[in-house]
Amino acid sequence: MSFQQDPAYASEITYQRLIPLIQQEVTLFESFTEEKWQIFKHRLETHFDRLFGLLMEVYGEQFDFYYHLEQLILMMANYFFERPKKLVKRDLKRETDPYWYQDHNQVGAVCYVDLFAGNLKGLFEKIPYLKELGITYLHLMPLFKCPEAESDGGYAVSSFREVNPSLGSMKQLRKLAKALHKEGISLALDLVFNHTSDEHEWAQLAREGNQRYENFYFIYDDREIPDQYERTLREIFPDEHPGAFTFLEEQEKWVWTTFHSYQWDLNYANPDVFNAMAEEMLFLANVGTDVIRLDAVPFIWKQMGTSCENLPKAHTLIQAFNTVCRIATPALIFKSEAIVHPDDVKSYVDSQECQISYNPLFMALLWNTLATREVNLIKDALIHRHPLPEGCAWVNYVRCHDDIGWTFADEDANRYGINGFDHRRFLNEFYRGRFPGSFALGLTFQENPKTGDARICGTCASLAGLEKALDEQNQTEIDFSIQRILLLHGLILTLGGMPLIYLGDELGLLNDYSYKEDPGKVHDSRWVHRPSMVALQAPNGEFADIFNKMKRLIHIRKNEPVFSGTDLQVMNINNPHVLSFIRSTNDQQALVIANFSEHPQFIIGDEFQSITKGTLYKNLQNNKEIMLEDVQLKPYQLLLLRSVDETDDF
Ligand code: OTU
Repeated sequence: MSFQQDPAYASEITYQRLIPLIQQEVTLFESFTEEKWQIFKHRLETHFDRLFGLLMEVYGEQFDFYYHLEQLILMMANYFFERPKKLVKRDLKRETDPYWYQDHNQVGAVCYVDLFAGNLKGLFEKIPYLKELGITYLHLMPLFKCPEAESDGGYAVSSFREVNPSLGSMKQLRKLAKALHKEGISLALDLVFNHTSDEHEWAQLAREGNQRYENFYFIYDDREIPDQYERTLREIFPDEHPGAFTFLEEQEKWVWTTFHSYQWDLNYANPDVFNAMAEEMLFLANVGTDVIRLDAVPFIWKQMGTSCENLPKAHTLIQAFNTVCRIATPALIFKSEAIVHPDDVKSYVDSQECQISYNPLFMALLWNTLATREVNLIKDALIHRHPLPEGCAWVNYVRCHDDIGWTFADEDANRYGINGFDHRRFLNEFYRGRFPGSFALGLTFQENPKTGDARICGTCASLAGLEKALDEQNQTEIDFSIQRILLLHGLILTLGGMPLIYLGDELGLLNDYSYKEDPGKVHDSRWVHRPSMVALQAPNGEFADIFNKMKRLIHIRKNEPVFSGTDLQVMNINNPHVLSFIRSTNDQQALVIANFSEHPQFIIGDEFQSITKGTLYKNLQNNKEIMLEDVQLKPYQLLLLRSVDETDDF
């Protein structure tokens, strides 16, 4: 029997051969204890076969497959033994409570360290603010060393092991992780694993002609191969450079750069790259990271003649990275960042791949529904596209640091007589404030005249109408915009999964146009929705109102176990402007009813009959008991009801 014919046999033999070797190595570690070895060995034994199979699928044909596998396991052992005691404890705890991210107690927030708090030191001082808001998960945008002039907001990483000196140090980051953990807040960081900056040591060595590191990237002497690839590639940042390759003047060579010219794509067909990135990941795990946001997942595997997006081997690689964590640092989970067709977005979500994922469809459809006042598409998406494999969860957000892309599926829109291309055009016009009657003030991002494609930028408040309403001093519109902000946030807080708030939106911060004066930012309109909060005074007026109501919504979620888990059932209410769904746990049921229109809506009691059968509900917003009869909804009202039980005290 040969290895090739029987992978299970190959895996078993390899495991048997590797174990004594690893054991011999780890006993030399200063941090060696028999107890630790037993933990590692047990996990390796449990997951080795899977890791072997996945890596075999990608690298099995290469002559140095076994060498790289051995190196990888040794490296994993090394990081496991170096893992701080508290984190090893955290691993054991999370192994027994793996679905913590589905809990109603969880509320996420995301920020840039400098824009939110100045630097890491400032962030320590902001912990009380996060606690006041009820945050339990904090995603810090890339805070690593990066090129000074332009760095794509930190997504061009020059070293995964160094914090950008203007923000602080690795030592501070470790301390911060500890401080956050102590306060019940998990830490999420990015692993920008599709590319490095052109200033990363690997890229610099490649530039100097070092063969090993040239093989880390896709570097070609002439246009022959780039031309062949480009025939089937989509342009991602067409404003910045056409196609996917950048010419290196000095070397007279072409390098693959899906995003900006200074972001070089890594070549995962090379097992050396997989091992190197796995090591950076474990390094970040040992800093105290709980969630790795895997940036730009669709792009990590390339194959000539395809779009080089969402290819099967991209999944295999992510699963292999995930298995590395299950063995060495099991507290760590993955969040997928794929802003693509909904089928593809979902394909990354699996307990063995990315346990959680951004929900770009729901995000885009929230804004779509505000613009059209029609719940058809969002309802359809919740019915057909919302369910995830067991143990997984959506990260539901209103907007993030990036643009809003209209990633609904054309085939879904078609079923409602909506033409995807035209509708996206309408949405772009609406959100840049050009469509008659639009309340929004936004900017476009990466408009592509060749395809007519564009995406939208703007803070939640500006897109929801607050900026325009304040400019025009229109009180009715000010009130409406506040209700829109709360409606969207109320929905992400009750939908199930992890809600994620872009810090600043809880205060209704408006667009910040000052980026236009900064030469490093002027070309990237996403900066308009990344306002600085550092010099912010305590909120007053409308802003205080938004803040207080937002806190109240968060409080409701955190108080109500019924918002745990991911169970969701869409109500079939006969009103085109009203979205309603039921969330349930074993013993409770919540009913969420949302009016997406500026006009009052009326729903006759019969509509609820099949579900509610005379159940008594508690209105979670005013703690009053209500019987579901005819319901009158105010403009943009979000009604949160929960079935009454014996613990309720009226
Ligand atoms: C991500 O976004 C980041 O969120 C961006 O801030 C970065 O610029 C980029 O990667 C490069 O690191 O195109 O408009 O399907 O859509 O990865 C944002 C995934 C993006 C891509 C997404 C990318």
